[in-house]
Formats: sequence, structure tokens, C-alpha cells
Amino acid sequence: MSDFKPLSGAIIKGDINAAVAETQSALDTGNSAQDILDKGLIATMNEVGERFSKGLIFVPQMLRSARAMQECTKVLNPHFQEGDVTSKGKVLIGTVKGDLHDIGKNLVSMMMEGAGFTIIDLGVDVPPEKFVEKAKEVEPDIVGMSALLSTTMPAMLETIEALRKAGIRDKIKVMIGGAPVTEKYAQKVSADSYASDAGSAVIKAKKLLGVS
Ligand code: B12
Repeated sequence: MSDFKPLSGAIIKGDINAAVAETQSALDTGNSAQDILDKGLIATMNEVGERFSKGLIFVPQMLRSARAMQECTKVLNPHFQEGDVTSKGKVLIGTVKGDLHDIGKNLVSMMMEGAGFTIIDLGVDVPPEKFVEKAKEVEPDIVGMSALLSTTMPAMLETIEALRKAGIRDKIKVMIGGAPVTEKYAQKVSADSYASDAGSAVIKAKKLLGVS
């Protein structure tokens, strides 16, 4: 078992090539993709966030680390596939209006796709009307929203209200997540479910739809 220090160092430096090589090497030496994700990639992004909070790094460095992490998740992606399965349900997902963070959303999408859900990804900075328009078009089982900023969390409520006004709120399940989001907040905005990470997002989505 490695300690992921070289991988972590490469992400902090924003060295994409080294980070990808370290991810591959961690897989080759027998680490599970889940461990690499949790103890290597996500733990490092938390450290990056702390360094940013302390003023030790700035947005450009945070962005470089984010790019390195995104490339590493592509290496892990095939290891999360559960094999050929019929779709467990359709998930329309996006990062809410005003918010450009997409690593967490992409991880949730990747793990859900791996578990057999069909994903329609609206990207980042998605206004409520876009969620509504696409939801009418594709008729998803679940609408998933991600927010990483305390200032963009209210857009989750706005989106739920927009779904309600459009008359489709009761036909879909709403799942929300992102670092500042909590179970309590999910209850406050009447979301159907909240998950703190991509693994539990899959479990909760299956539970919501009653599939195994
Ligand atoms: C990388 C990063 C950036 C990158 C984003 C790049 C990208 N493509 O995503 C860049 C540089 C662009 C950025 C910009 C900014 N950022 Co920023 N960023 C981060 C950082 C370091 C990591 C976020 C991350 O990717 N984490 C790793 C992923 C895997 O975790 P996650 O997103 O939480 O997702 C998991 C769960 O939350 C959950 N989940 C997530 N989404 C969903 C959705 C559903 C449906 C479900 C069920 C679950 C779920 O599952 C995921 C996987 O396990 C965080 C620090 C932190 N610790 O969060 C700051 C952080 C979020 N940023 C912050 C800030 C302040 C900013 C800026 C305002 C900085 C500035 N002055 O410009 C801008 C805002 C830009 C904008 N309008 O969005 C603050 C937010 C403070 C707050 N509470 O509001 C943080 C917390 C840093 C800090 N400590 O101050 N940032």
C-alpha cells in the first residue's frame, strides 16, 4: 500500500503528467481505484482548499491542481464500471447557476454511469430555466445539482421552485450535493436526497428509484 505522497505532491504542483503517471503506478502496485480516489485525489483537493483559505496559494494554482485531478480521474474511470447493465435510470445533472466547480459533479456522474445510470450532464453555471427545459425534454428520473460555494447554494432552491412552477417537480427526484451542502439544507429546500460523496450518491440514487 502506498501513501500517495508522490501523487499528492504532483497534484499540488499541478503537474498533470506526473499526476497521471502516479495514478497509474498506484493502480499497478495494487491500490484500489476507490482508495486512490479517496485517500489520494480527494484528500489532496481538500489540502489544496486549505492552502487557498490560508492565502498560501491563489486561484491559478488551484485551477492547475483541479486540472491535474480531472486527468487522474480519467485514469480511474474504467475501474468503476460495473459492466454491461440496462439503465437503472436517467439522471440529469449540473452545477448550479453562478458556480464553476465541476470536479465533484463529474465524479458523481462518473460513478453513477459506472453503476448503470444514464447521465445527461448540463455542465456548470446552469440556470434554473435550463434545468427545467432539459428536464421537460429528457424526462429524467433524478435531477442532480451540485454547489461548492455558500453563495450559490440558494440556486438549488430556485431550481426546485422552477421545477415546481413548471409542474414537473413531483415526477422527478431531486438529489443535491457539494462541499457546503448538508442533509439539513437538503431538508430545508425539500430535496429528496443528499449525498456527501460520489459513492453514497450511487447508493442513495438506487434507493430513491428502488433499484439494486
Ligand atoms: C478546485 C477548486 C476551484 C477550481 C474549480 C475547478 C473545477 N473545474 O471544478 C477553481 C480554481 C475554478 C475555483 C474557483 C473558485 N473557488 Co474554489 N475550490 C476548489 C477546491 C480547492 C476543490 C473543490 C473540489 O473539486 N473538491 C474535490 C471534489 C471531489 O469534492 P466536491 O466538489 O465536494 O464533490 C464531492 C461531494 O461534495 C459530492 N457532490 C458534489 N456534487 C454533488 C452533486 C450531487 C447531486 C451529489 C449527490 C453529490 C455531490 O460528491 C463529490 C465526490 O465525492 C475547493 C476546496 C474544497 N475543499 O472543496 C475550493 C472552494 C470550493 N472554492 C472556493 C472559492 C472561494 C472559489 C472562488 C470564489 C475563488 C475566487 N476568489 O475566485 C472561485 C469561484 C468560481 C465560481 N464562480 O465557481 C471556496 C468556497 C468557500 C465557500 N464556502 O463558499 C473553497 C471551499 C476554498 C476555500 N477553502 O476557501 N475553485
